[in-house]
Amino acid sequence: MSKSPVLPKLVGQRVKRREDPRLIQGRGTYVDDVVLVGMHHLAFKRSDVAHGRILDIDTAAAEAMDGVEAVFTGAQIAEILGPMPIGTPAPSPEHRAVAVDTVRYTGEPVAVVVARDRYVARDAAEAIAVTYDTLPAVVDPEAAMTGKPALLHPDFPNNIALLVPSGTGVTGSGSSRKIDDSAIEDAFKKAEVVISQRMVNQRLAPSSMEPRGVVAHFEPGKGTLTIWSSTQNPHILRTFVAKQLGLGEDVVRAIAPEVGGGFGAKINIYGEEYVAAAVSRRLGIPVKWIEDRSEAFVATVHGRDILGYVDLAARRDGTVLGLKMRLIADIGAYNMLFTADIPTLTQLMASATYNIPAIRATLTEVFTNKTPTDAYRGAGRPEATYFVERAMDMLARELKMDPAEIRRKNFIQPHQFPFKTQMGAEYDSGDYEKVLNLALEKAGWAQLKAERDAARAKGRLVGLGLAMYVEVCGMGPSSAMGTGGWEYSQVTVERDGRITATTGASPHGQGNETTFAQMLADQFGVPLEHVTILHGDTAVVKQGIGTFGSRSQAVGGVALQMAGTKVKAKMAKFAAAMLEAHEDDLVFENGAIAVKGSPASAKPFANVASFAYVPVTLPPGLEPGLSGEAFFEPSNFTYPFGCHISMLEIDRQTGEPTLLKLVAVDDAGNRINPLIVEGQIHGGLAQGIGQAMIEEVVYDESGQLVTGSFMDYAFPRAIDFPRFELTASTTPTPVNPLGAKGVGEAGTLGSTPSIVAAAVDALSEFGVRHIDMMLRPEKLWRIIQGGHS
Ligand code: MCN
Repeated sequence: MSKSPVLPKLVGQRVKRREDPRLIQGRGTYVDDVVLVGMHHLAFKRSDVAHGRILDIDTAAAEAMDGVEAVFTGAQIAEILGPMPIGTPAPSPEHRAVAVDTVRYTGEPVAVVVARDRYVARDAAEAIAVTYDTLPAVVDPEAAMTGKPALLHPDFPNNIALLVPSGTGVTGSGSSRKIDDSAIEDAFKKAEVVISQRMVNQRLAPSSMEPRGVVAHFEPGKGTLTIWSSTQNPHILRTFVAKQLGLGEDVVRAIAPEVGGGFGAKINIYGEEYVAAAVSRRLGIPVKWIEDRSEAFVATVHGRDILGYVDLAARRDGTVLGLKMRLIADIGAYNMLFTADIPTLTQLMASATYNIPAIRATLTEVFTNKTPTDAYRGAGRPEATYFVERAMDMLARELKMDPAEIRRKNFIQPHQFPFKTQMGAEYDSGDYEKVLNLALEKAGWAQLKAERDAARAKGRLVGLGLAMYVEVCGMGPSSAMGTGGWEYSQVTVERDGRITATTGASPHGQGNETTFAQMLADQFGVPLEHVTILHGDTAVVKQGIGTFGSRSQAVGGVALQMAGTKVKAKMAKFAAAMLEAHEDDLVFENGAIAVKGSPASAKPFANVASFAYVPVTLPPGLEPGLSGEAFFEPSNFTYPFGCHISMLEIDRQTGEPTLLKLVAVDDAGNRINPLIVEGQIHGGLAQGIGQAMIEEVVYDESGQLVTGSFMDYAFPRAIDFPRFELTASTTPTPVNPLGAKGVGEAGTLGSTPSIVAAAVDALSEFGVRHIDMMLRPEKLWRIIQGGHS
C-alpha cells in the first residue's frame, strides 16, 4: 500500500475556523434566505404605550389593503394558541403571544398581519388603529416593589414575581425556605470595617448581527410542521412549539440554519415563533417573519438589570468575614423561558473566588413595564462578579491595601477543591493565586503603577483596575435545568471512511464545526477534512439541548467523544477480523488501522469502513455498519476562572474615558482550540467593555424606550478597544474526561469590574468611591467638576 501521510494531532492546535470562509464570503444560509412557494409574510402591530388596557382595535383598513391575507387580533390568536409556557418552576402570570386586553411594555404585540409581501404586511400593521386606556407605567423597580405606581399582574402583589433567600443558614426549598441569620449577623458584629454600597448592573440590549426570524410551514396533507428559526436550541424549540400546537414531536421539525449570533437572547422561545406556527396551520400556507433592528430593541429579551445593595464585613488586616447582598432584579413585564433563573445565578456565585465564611444573598424579582429580561452573555454571573469585585476594591481602598493583596488574602486555596461555597455551589478545581500572579506579571503591575503615577504627576487622570472572576458554566446537570442538562451526539463512519457526526449543541458562532472535527480527527486518526459536523436540524440530529451557558464543549464535546468511542470500538472489531489480530492491539493513526508496532500491517481506514458495510464474512456477534450515539449527563457544572487588569485614562476637559490596556488571564481547563478560545474571549471582552463603558438601555418615566436604535444605544466597535493581551492558564476540571471548562462567556466577567475600578482609581483625587456603569463622559465630567457620580 502507498505510505500514509503523517497526521499531526489537532486537539490543542490553533486550527482556523472551517466555518469562516463561507460566512465571510456571504455564502451562509440564514432564516431570511429560506423562500418557499406560496410563502406569506407576518408583521406585528406593537403597542406604543408601556401600560394600558386595549379598548378597541380597528383592523378594517388593514384588512382592506391589497395583498393582505388575514389580520389576527390578540383575541383571535388566543383561539388558536394558549398562554406561553416558561422553562422554570417559578410562578408566572398569564402571558399571551399577542396581548388580549392589556399591554405591559412598549413593543408588546397587539395584532398580526399576514400579507403577500413584507412591505404590504408592514403597511397594513401601521394601518391598524388601537385605542388604549393608558395606565401609569411602572419603571422604577424599587417603587414597583411597594406596588407603585400601579400593579402589572393582579396575582402578584407589589409587583413581586419571586423572592429567593439564599446563603449561610438557609434550609428547605421553595416556599418553605428558612434562613437562620445568626452566622451572618455574627460576622458583621465582629467586623472592624464594613463596606456598604448600592450598585447598578444596568440593563443591556443583546444585539446579535442577525436579528431574530422564523419561517413556519405546516403541510396540511401530511400534518407536519417545519419551523426554521434563528435559535440557539432547535430541540427545545421543537418541544415547546409541538406542545403549544398540540402536535407530537414526531411531526414537528425545527431547523436552525446559519445563526448570526445569539448571545443568550436566542435561547428563549418567542411569541413570534408560536404565532408563525399557529397561523401557518390555520391558513395552510408557509409564513415568514423577520425582525428588524428597531423591533429587536423592544421585542427581543434584554439582559442584566440587577440592583445590588452590597455590604462587606472585614477585619482591618483585609480578611473578609461576611457578605450581604440584597438583589433586586427588574425582570420587565413577563417571565420568559429562563427569566426567573438568571438572577439566581448571581446569588449562586456570590462567594466569587473567595473563602467567605458567611453570606446572605436575598433576591427579589420585580415586574415593571419594560421588555422582559432573560439570558445575556454571562447571564447572572457578571452581575455577581461585579458586585463582589467592586466591594473588594472599595475594601482595598478603605484599608489602603493593594487590590491584588486583599484578594490574595481571601482566596479559596488550591488544596480546598472541590470547594463547597456558602451559596451551595461546588467549585470543581481552581488556582486563583496562579492567575492573579500571572496577570500581574504579564501586565507588569509595578511598572504600570509607576506609569500611572508619572502620568498623574503631569495632571493626567489615569487609573488601574484589577478583577478576579469565577464562573459557573457547562450547564447541566439535569437536576439544575428544567429542559434537561445532558447533551447528545451521534458519530457515523461512512462507507468511504469519511466521518459524519451530529451534535445537539447547535453552535451559532462558537466554531464547533472546527473544534468537534479536531476531536474526531484525532480520535480516529484521520484528516480534519474527512470529518463533517452536522447540527441545527431536529430531523438530522435526533436529540439535543442546545448551545448556551458555555456548555457545548464541556457537555456536548463529551457526548461526541463518547459516541466516537463506541464507533471506534466497533470498527476495531472489523479491523481485527481483517488483520487477524486482537482488537485491543490496534492503533488508529495516519488514516489507517494497524497492529501496534507493525506499521506494515496497516489497512487503510476507508477499507475497514467499506468492509463494515459489506461484511462478506461478518465477524461473529457484530451487526453491519459503523454508527453510535451517546447522551452525556455531567455530574456538576464547571467553574472557569481568571483575572483581568485594565488601565484607563479620563480626559480632564471632557470626561471622555479611553481604555488604554486590557490584560486577561483566563483558565478554561484544557483547550481544544486555543485560537477559537481566544476569539471567544475577545468577543466576551468586547461585551464586558461595552457594558462598562458605553452600553445602557434607558426608559423614560412613561416607559418609553429612549435607546431604541443604534443612534442612541452605543454598541462597542473595534475602535473602542486597545489590543487585548491574553494569556492562558490551564487547570483541568475533574468533572469531564476532556478536562475542559467553558469559555464562551468568560470575557464578560472580569473586564467590567476591572474597568470601573480603573475609572474610580483615575478619579481618586476627587474622593470618588464608586461609579455606576456605564462610564458616560458627562457623569465623569461632573465628578471632575466636584459633583457626585
Ligand atoms: N472551546 C475549546 N476549549 C475549551 C472550551 C471551549 O476549544 N476548554 C471551544 C468550543 O469547542 C467552542 C467554543 O470554544 O468552539 C465555545 O465553547 P463553550 O465555552 O463550550 O461555549 P458554548 O459553545 O456553549 O457557547 C455558548 C457561549 C455563550 S453562553 C454565549 S452567550 C456566546 C458565546 O458562547 N454567544 C456567542 N460565544 C458566542 N460567539 C459568537 N460568535 N456568537 C454568540 O452569539
